[in-house]
Amino acid sequence: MNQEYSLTPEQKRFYNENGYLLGLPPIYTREEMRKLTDDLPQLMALLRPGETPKDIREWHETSRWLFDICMNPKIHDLVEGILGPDFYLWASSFFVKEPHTKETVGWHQDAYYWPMVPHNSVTVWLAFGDVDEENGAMKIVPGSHKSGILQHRRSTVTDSILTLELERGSFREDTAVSMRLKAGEVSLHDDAAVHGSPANSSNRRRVGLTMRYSGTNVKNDLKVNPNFKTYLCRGVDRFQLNLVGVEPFERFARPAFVATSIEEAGPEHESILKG
Ligand SMILES: O=C(O)CCC(=O)C(=O)O
Repeated sequence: MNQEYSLTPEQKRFYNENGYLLGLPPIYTREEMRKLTDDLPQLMALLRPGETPKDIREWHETSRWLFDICMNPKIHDLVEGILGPDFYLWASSFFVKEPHTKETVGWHQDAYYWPMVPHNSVTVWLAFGDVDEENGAMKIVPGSHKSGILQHRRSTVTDSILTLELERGSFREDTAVSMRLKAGEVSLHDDAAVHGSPANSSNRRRVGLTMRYSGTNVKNDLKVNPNFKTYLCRGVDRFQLNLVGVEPFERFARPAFVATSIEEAGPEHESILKG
């Protein structure tokens, strides 16, 4: 355990109270982040015609480059401060917003979409470049993770890349905090925290990588998310509730299957996910 990345009691208290954490020491230096950003086109090159960066889901299962980012011990030190000693990685995806694009991420709670019990998951959002209000930084409503899971609705008039979102008025949007980050920094958020992000109105690209970690006591419903695989990051998996993934060896490779986005489909599409 690197003491610099070991959460203090005050940081843990803040996370428990607010459902997110900012102000953490950078995971990568600017120079390291520049190199990772230079590598990114090699991953993007594996997208098929008609696909977008949004379709890069769970490619840590086949790309060593991505796997190594998700398995960074500095990140695991932070996550251990939230989840305790036994946890696994199960998801990774890119959220890319090109300059002057209108796509948003509608207000939502991750746990609403995920067929996983109990709720004991944390997302690490890694900034590939500087992120602020102008280029569409993620916003989180402090304390919203304590209100339980709220009803999401299919949105009709929206630029959101998600198909289901929370109705305005069902949460305190006015108190939302922007996850402003410098390149190489991360934010952490709880799976029940209400969050979303506005459009990128700047001339700077916004690239974020989300990595999702859960305590080994969390079980995925394979009938809903059949591609679910775990990679133990720390400790021991005493529960053995889920399938275990195989470590990738190729630097850049994509899975043969196209992972179904639970975020896009949502629980009401269970039958589709079940095929
Ligand atoms: O990157 C964004 O704007 C949204 C990310 C998000 O919804 C998530 O990390 O769960």
